[in-house]
Order: sequence, then C-alpha cells, then structure tokens
Amino acid sequence: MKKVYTCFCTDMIHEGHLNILKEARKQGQVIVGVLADEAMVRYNRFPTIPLEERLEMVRQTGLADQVLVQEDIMYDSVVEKLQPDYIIHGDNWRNGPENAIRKNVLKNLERFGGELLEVPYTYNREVKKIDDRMKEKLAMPEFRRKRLRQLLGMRPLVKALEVHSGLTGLIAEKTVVETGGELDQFDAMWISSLCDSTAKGKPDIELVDMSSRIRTIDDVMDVTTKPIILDGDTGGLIEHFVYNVRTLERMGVSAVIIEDKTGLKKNSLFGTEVEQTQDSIEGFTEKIRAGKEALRTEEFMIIARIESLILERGMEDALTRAFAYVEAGADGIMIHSRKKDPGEILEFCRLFREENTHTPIVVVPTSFNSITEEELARAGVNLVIYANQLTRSAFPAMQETATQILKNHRALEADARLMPFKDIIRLIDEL
Ligand code: SPV
Ligand code: MG
Repeated sequence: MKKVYTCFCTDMIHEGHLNILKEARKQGQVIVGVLADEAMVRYNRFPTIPLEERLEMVRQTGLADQVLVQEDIMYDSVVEKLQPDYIIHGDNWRNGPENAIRKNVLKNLERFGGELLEVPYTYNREVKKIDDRMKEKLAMPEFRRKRLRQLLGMRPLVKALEVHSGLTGLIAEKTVVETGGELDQFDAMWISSLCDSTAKGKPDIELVDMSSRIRTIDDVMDVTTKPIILDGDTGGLIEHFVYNVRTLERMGVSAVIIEDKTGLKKNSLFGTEVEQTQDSIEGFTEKIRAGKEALRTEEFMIIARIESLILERGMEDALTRAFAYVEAGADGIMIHSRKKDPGEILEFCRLFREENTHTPIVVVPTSFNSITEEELARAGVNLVIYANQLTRSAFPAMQETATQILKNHRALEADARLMPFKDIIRLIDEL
C-alpha cells in the first residue's frame, strides 16, 4: 500500500479539502498532518479552534487513515519520519510566500524519494464563503481581544507593527516573508499616538482626542484580524481612563499601554529637550488599579510604560516603578529608552527578570534599532513594537513625489517610483 501525506492548516473543512482527500485515497493509505498552533501563526491565520478539535474535524471526514500533528511549517522532520510515496497539495501554493513550503517539500522528496501531486485549487462561492467566515470570526471582539495574551504564551517574541489607517492595517495583516527558508509575519498592530497624530497633521501631545483615536482603531479593525495594542499616552484623568478602558475592551482591543507622565505630554523621543513631568508612583499605581477594576474580562491588558530612562532618572527609579506597577496589577511593563545603545534596556531586563520571570516586557527599539529580535528574546523581552517605521518610510516617498511633479510640470518622471494601483488594490478584500 502506497503512503500519501498531506498537511492541513484550516479551521473548517470545505469542498477543496475533501477533494484533496479523495484524490489522495486513489493513491493509497492517507495520512493527514494538522499544523500545530505555533507553526500556523507564523504565516497563516490564528486558529479559531483548538488543535484537538482540528484533529477531530479531519478524523470526522472519514477519509484519513491516520491523523497526526505536524509541528513545523517546513516538512523536513515529517517527511523523514513518514517517508511517504506521495505528498498531495492544492496548486495554490505556487505563488507567494507559500512557495517556500513547496520548495521545501520538493527538496525533501528528492532526498527521501517520493512524488508531489498537485490538485487544482477549488475556487467557488461556497469555498470563499467558508474562508471569509473564518476571517470574520477572527475579527470579532471576543476572538481578537484575547489573542495578544494567547500569542504571548505561544511565541518567544511577539512582533507588532505600527498602523494608523485601514491601508497600513492591511500591510501589517498581510505581509508574509520568506527569509532563509523560514516564513514570518507580524503578530499584532500598534496604534501609535505619534503616528496617529502625525497622519492627522497634529503634534503628539494628546491633542488628538479619544473619539478620534477610536475612529482610527475602527478603520483598522474593519479590514484586519490581528490583535491591536493602543498607545494610550498618559491614560488621561483617572476618571476618564476607566471609561476609555471599558470602551476599548468592548471593541476588542487587546491592550492599552499608558506611560507614567502627567500634565502636557510630549513625545518621548524628545527626552529631556522638552519639559515633561513624570507621574508619582502613587498617582500612576492608582490609575493602573482603577483601570484594572473597570475591566470586565481577564483578556484585556493594561501595560505600564516607564519613562525613567527617557527622563534620565536612573535605573533604580525604573526598577522601583516596574515592581510597583506590577504590584498594582499591570499586565506588562514597557521600558523605553532613546539611547542608540541598547545597553540600558538590556540592563533593565536583566535586573527585572532577576525578580520577576513572568510579567511580559515590552520594548520599542526606535533608537536602539541595531538589536535583533533574537537578542531581545534572549534578554527576556516578550513584545517588540516597531512603532513608527511605516509612517517614516511613507512620508519621504510622498514628499519626493510631490517635488518631482512640481519640478517637471507633469507626473511622468515621478511614475517610475510609483506602484501601479492594481497592485495596491490586491490588498483590499472583496466581499
Ligand atoms: C508612539 O509611537 O507614539 C510612542 C513610542 O509612544 S515613542 O514615539 O517612541 O515615544
Ligand atoms: Mg506615543
């Protein structure tokens, strides 16, 4: 009896999957791998049902002789173990980043013997409806909200990218890359106060009010499924913060990060060049406590951001505050620095981790951008936020285009640097 292997990473079985299984049965004994959660989130959607249910779903088709868990995206270990005669897959993986998986399969089949069978992908209204339904489920507040916590438990380092509109949200949602034979994508989105304000042509001084920030969140939520972390500035008055926390939680935002400053907030990247006042430990812990008390779920996170290093108050102050904020109920600590050298961030992580091994640490490596994700994870960091790079790349590009058009009195010269609109609208989903 020939052995046929296929791997599924889906939450729902549709006609296309059944078609693959039926084709597989024509060749012999069918073994189906179900991709583990940790692997699935690296390049695909977040699973909406647990692995055990996904395994059961495949068993229920009655078309698989054996169902097992495939731990990695790439097939090296599963092919070595099973040495199947055939691997069968839909032909839709020939394009895009999934082609890296196809290449890996071909390499392994060459090494261990065996053949690749590709069946035409089933495109029809019913399949699209099922696919859309999975995506819609992920976007629902009750599914989206808890996802940051789930990812923190699953990934060595969760990666968030700044977004400030539907379009930037789509970039964070859909960018998947292959590097060194591995696939990767962003896990979450950061709605930066700096970039949200900048997109509106306003300074980052809590001038853009919460209603407007919520409008941005809503635009992003409308077209994405990944979890959202809001830059909540200082959190404002405690009396207002409790209402805002409740609203964000209900909307399905996963976390708010508030910084321990008071009065007129200025952006941290200005450091001590501008006047900024740090809140007292008593004042800020009261805000954290009030926010936590207002919550209705265990899912939403209030993360406390420490400005001691930015304001040059020293490591001792940063650590004292970190422990006090955790004690007050903070679900994570963000430590910020505007030094180029990551030394003080690493020092903070080392000292914090000596006493606290579980509270998530968040960093924003805008200034200390030479540090790698691997180094951050090794230092005990759990969440890295790329806080403003999309805005900073778009701005000079747009400015240059405006200059070119003015200089040449036409758009021809600018055109070589522009993306055709048909490539941009590929990102946009049609119903
Ligand atoms: C933001 O992105 O708005 C932040 C991070 O608060 S920073 O600009 O580095 O202060
Ligand atoms: Mg900010």
